[in-house]
Amino acid sequence: MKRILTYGTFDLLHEGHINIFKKARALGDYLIVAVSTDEFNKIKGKESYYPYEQRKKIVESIRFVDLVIPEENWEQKIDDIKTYKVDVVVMGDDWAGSDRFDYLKEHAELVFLPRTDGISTTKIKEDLNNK
Ligand code: C2G
Repeated sequence: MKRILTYGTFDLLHEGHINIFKKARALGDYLIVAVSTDEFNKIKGKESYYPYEQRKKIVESIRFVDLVIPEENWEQKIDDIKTYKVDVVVMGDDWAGSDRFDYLKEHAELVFLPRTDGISTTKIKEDLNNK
């Protein structure tokens, strides 16, 4: 049982998020998604449209996702890897080389997947505001 873990805010869910779930899940047998809490979003300098409980419910409903856990801080990743017996941590390649992830290679395989072009939560908000 190869267990995959990915992290994110996953607000205003879009194709880019679905692509990463689908590709991450295809790398193993079980996908855990750590969804950023509203409090952690503040630390990340992000404000989501949907509060955590709704983002959790939406991500849990996706067939590629087996478990959703809260992402509450930058420091929990090694514990997450140990607690959930994670083999591979997957992120979009905007995180490749980041010191937020590089140190994890001592604890799990790290895979960075190409981001989906042309879509982001920020773009959705901007496009809607410009209507
Ligand atoms: N993503 C993607 N393609 C896009 C948009 C996002 O592949 N067009 C990926 C990102 O690379 C990330 C995931 O989808 O791996 C979630 O993106 P966000 O919700 O923006 O999450 P982020 O703010 O990057 O949070 O501790 C890590 C952070 O919680 C990651």
